[in-house]
Amino acid sequence: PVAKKRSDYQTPDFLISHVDMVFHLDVENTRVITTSQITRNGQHDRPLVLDGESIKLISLTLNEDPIHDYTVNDEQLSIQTSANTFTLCVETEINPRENKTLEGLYFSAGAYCTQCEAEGFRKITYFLDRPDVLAKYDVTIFADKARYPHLLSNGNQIGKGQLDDGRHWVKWQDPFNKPSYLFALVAGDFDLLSDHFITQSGRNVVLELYVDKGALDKGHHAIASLKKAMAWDEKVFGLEYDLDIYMVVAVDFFNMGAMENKGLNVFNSKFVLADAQSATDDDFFNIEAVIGHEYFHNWTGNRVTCRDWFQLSLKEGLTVFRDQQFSADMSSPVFNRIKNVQIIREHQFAEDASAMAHPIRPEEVIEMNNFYTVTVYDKGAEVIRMMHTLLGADGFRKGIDLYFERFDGQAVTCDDFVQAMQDATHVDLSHFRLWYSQSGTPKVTVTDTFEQSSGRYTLTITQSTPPTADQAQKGALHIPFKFELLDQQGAIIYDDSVPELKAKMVELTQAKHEISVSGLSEKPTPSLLLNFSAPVKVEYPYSHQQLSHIILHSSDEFSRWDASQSLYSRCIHSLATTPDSPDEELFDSMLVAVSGMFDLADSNPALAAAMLSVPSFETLSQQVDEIHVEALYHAQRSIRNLMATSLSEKWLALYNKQIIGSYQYNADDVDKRRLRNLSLSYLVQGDAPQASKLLSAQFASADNMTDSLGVLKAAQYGPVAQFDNLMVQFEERWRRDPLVLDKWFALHANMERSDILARLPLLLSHEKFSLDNPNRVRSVLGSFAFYNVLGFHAIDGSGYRFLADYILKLNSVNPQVAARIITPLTQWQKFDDTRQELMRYQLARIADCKTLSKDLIEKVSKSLN
Ligand code: HT7
Ligand code: ZN
Repeated sequence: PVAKKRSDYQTPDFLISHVDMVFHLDVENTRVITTSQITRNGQHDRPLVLDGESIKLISLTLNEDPIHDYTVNDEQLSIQTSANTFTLCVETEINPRENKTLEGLYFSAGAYCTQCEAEGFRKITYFLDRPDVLAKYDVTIFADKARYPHLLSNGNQIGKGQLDDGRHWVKWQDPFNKPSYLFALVAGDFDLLSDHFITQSGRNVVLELYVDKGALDKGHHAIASLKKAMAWDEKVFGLEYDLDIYMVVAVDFFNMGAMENKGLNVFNSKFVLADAQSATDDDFFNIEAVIGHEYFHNWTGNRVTCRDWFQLSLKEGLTVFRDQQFSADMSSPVFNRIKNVQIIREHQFAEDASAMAHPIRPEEVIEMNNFYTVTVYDKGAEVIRMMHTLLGADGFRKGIDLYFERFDGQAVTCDDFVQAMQDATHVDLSHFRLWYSQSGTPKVTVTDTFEQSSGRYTLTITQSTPPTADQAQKGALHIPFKFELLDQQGAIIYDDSVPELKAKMVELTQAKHEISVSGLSEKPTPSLLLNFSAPVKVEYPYSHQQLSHIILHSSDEFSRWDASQSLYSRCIHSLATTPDSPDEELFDSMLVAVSGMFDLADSNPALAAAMLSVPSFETLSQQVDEIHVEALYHAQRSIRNLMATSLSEKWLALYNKQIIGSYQYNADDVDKRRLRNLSLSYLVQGDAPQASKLLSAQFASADNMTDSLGVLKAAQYGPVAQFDNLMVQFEERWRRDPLVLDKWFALHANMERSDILARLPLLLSHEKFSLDNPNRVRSVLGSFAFYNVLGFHAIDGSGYRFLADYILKLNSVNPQVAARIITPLTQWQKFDDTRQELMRYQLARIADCKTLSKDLIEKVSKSLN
């Protein structure tokens, strides 16, 4: 397959103003009749070339005359015509049951569903399947009424009827222009939860949530979240919903989290269904966040969309930023910020270090589905956040207002967005644009000097970005670098004559910057990259005392947490490199700092819980040049162990202090449960005398999934027999609830045990496991490959081989999911030579497959280069 390049963009040769679609649904032979009003775009005589894949062409007419002058292959239909304006009617046939890729129109769990982003519409009909072709759609759906009482599509319902043969039909009209990737159709037998929302201008919007039969009680949180998101977008961005109805359908078979189709969102049921017994606090949080994300796309994505897929971050980076702001406003800002940053440090930095490195606006793509990445989404959101920082909240809002004023109803580029931000605020963002084209993780190195005699303190800040697999040369970026200086009492040093100090920010634009402050009586402690003001790595030679000082005194809660993580990281890396001569002094100062963190538990429980957690293996891996798997893993365990045993009384007191009534999802109770379950895991790990009893008691009395799962997670650190026993009980109770069973699958797949590779096949042969269902695949294979450090990286290569075997199986079933879970195998660059060779060997084995999908070819070939 050949790569498409961003620089090759050409405007479409033809435009489509209106589309009329008629679907005759049948599980094996669905007929689709698509009638499009088409106009030639500009003066040329090129043919009309339509995209189409895995569909059967039945008939083709132009202005009602059969077309003879056409050619068709596996990917395109080319029609030679001299007409400038015409009606094209295409009839196709598809087999939804056979479609396991979950792209285009598919049939699963008794319902029809579509997924068209990015390029799935071409699996339904021949079309100009590109985001800059915007049209109005009328859609009529025919299907058996008994089996499919609900027939849904985008926009408003404008007609319905009944046929004599038991079938019925419904007609939908979407008044907004949209690209084909936002088209949706759903047909099935669902339970329906209805509600409404009155917009700021007083319009009544009907809200409809469609769920599996019997699951209605689990839909209330999603509906409540939707109403919060609608109100929030009006308040913060002045954006109101535009149709009279907003529908959300929850389905069990889905490749990603959810899809923002105009007026008809389709969701993975994991991000809709929740009640206290079956969903954790994290599930409740994620539902609110994903419901928000898809809703916010109505403006950032649907009303203004992407000109081409290279611009994906235009809608995704911006919408992730918006959902992050929403979540922060709904719960704890610092906890949210920490979560955002953990994603960047654990996954985005790893992507930059791998063969898949790319800028937030990629330059070259073979399979678009491979670019729904942490870089495009989460680093993209960080880039938007930096603009927010540079322009201020008011300036940012002015920029957003201008963006919609200029581009509503259009398909535009990232440059158009930045230009609107610049024009609205008169802040020069020309240098800033480099963030869109440059890949990689910038490193900001800070050193300082202090002259006792003059009291002059100088910070020297340099930036550089190491070369990445896709790009050798890097330039200096425009980085908003927030910082503050703390004196020895912990007070912030203010000096109005130093503008950077006043602004608490220096805008780095060159390779090197210097900032000086005079008249200080002692050397201050710099607290750097406050609130993670840019997606960079920072290096400064902190002493342990300075880190403890920041933990106690920084005015920025995020930085207090960050300093705690630096202190743990330092202990872990020190132990990993010199396990035989542990740095007792370092560990003691860490334990003193940790001891102090317990005092925060009452006043700021969210921050306390985050500070008392040590960095993940993935975060630690990004702090070293070479990953020594066993050494790093065991050092992390040992430091946790040290915290567990040295502070066991504090953990027990913290556990006992969290008094919570019957389950409610609210910020206070969430924090308490988090602290309690964290304490429990330390108590088990430290082998506290009460640990086993606490596990059993909490498991027996838990009225909610957070506490039940908290027990199972903690029990992983204790005796295997107790863990196994609890897992058996859990499976017995939950085997009929697939979303809960996924948690059980994931726990098994993550277990640290020497026979893990013998146990995984048992999981895969479990009666509830199916390779056809992405949630099941992610919970077993994804959890194992991404998070079972010792199992996946087993030195005999068995973990890698196991994953490769299943990727080869998934290749023909669902290439999109296969290409996602191969990621850990492609990130071999930082491992030791033996592991590198073993990982590459499996990649080569996959590459040898004669029928490999484009998705896998792109990732495997890049990783083997
Ligand atoms: N815009 C959507 C991206 C997407 C997707 C969703 C579901 C299944 C397959 C998909 N491919 C691309 C999701 C979002 O960012 O909101
Ligand atoms: Zn999105």
